[in-house]
Amino acid sequence: MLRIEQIVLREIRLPLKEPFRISSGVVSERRIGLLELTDGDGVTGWSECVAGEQPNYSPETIDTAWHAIREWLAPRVVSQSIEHADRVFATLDANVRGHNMAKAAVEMGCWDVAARQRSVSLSRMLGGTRDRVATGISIGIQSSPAALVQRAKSAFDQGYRKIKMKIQPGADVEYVRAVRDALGPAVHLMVDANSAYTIADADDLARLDAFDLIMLEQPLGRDDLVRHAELQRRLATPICLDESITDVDRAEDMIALKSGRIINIKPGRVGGFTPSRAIHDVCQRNAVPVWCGGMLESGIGRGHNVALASLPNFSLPGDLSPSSRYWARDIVTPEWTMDDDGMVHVPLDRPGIGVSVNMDRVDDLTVRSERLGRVSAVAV
Ligand code: OSB
Ligand code: MG
Repeated sequence: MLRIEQIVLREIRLPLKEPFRISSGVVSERRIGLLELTDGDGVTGWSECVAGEQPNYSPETIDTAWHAIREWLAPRVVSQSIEHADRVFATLDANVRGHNMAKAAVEMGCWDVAARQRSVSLSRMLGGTRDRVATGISIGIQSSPAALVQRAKSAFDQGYRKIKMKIQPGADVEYVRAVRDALGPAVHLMVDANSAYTIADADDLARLDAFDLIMLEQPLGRDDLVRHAELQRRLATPICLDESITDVDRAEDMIALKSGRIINIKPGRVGGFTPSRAIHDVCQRNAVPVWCGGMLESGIGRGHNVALASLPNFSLPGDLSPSSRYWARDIVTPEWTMDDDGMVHVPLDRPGIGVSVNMDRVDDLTVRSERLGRVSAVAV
């Protein structure tokens, strides 16, 4: 039985080591929503809201998520008895449309509490089967092919098992060609357009087929499964959908319509672990590989992603880079690291997400906070 008595909502500001540019915008400093959830026995779990500052990836932002959590979502969980963490998504989703990142933050925090109540790792709680997960890097749009080659080479030398390059019209074919020529045929390369193209660009996108990419992520609009299917018929490169897959129905639609052959699962985008597992299972039954995407998470969200990526059908390297790729200093101990084989270790011997939150650092970085639930239940 899960009964959360209090949620403390915080916003921290965490500067990225370098700006991250995608086709729809650039971010230099992350505004991250953190949730600290406590049950009646004082067991505390953590989660992170991955919504951005601007609505350029999804309609949600940190500010809409804050509102949704405070007004509509937290009240459905705080001081309510819920049978199991796998029921939280349904509780949050009933008659609340959208706001998946806000739902996910609450839902994933409940899973962390539930795992800690049982003293098991979040990975095992979710049904994970791996003790290490393969790591990829996502490289933002660079100013020139030469600059991208330099980044990609350095990533390859560090051991990343997949190199993803952000593209947009004007920064695509020649950039990818330069990297393929510099790194050779064996390196796993892929590109992500974040919806920067239209079906009218199909011939241009087909030129990417020459570079043996493992996939082309989200070339077209997020609601556009029909045109993705047409594009996939015209490409040899597998299409992977990210923004388009907002729930399990959308995953089934992708498979039925042949709009893509791979899915990037981001638990924040789909409302949490329960929908993530449902999408994972549908894909597994249909022999569609999945991998765990990233949203430039702090060490808290990374812990959730690593646990999810330990499930069996996460057969491709995720966007799960070590802490040092993003931050001068992370907010968790130990920080997330990658071994020489490009693997992140799943902390199976520690409860929940498996890292502890550096409270002094979080307090220093906090710009606003709000306590939801019974003030008297637990001291903070
Ligand atoms: O499309 O996968 C994306 C970051 C912000 C918004 C969208 C995306 C990304 C990434 C980052 O690619 C991956 C990471 O967290 O390392
Ligand atoms: Mg993407």
